[in-house]
Amino acid sequence: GHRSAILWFTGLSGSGKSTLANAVNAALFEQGLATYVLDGDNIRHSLCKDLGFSDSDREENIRRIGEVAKLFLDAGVIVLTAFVSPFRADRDKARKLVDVDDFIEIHCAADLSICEERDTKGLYAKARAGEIKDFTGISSPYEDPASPELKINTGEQSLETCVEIVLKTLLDRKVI
Ligand code: GGZ
Repeated sequence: GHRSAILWFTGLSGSGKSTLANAVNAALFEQGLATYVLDGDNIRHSLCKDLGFSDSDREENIRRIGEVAKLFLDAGVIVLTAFVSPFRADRDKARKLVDVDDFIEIHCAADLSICEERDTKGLYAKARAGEIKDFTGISSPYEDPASPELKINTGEQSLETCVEIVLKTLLDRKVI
């Protein structure tokens, strides 16, 4: 059968969350499923544009995203969220908003050294230079998920492989 679910991607900046979420989204869309990606582009620039990157602003960011994801779930959509979401307590609060089966936490577990080496946006260099404060992994913590439904080494596996792993989990959990 088909059912809605929240696919909650979490991981460091540059770990490939958005890339993976968008690739999974495209695969699901091809199967004719109703899907939507929430990411910095459509949330931090609109609903959350009043928020920065202090601990409390991140908490509020994730709280709002959790509530929005729940609305999509209620509407029957498979919603994919791609945010650093560094704090375990904040992710767990989002999880608790919905039924246990409906929340699939996907840890994009690329090593910090790989994310920093890639530094596609130059943000790690700026964070090291002190030009960006409270940067996750450098000057602000990332708390690894204790028991995510899925942990993928997005630093070492190909995008294609990562997509297959996610799709297999969705099949196993009877989402698709
Ligand atoms: C972490 C930051 C920061 C700081 C700007 N710390 O690689 P990106 O650019 O596209 O992903 C990062 C994004 C993180 O926003 P989120 O809404 O996902 O964060 S959270 O879940 O913690 O609320 C990065 C950029 O914004 N960015 N400053 N200080 N990432």
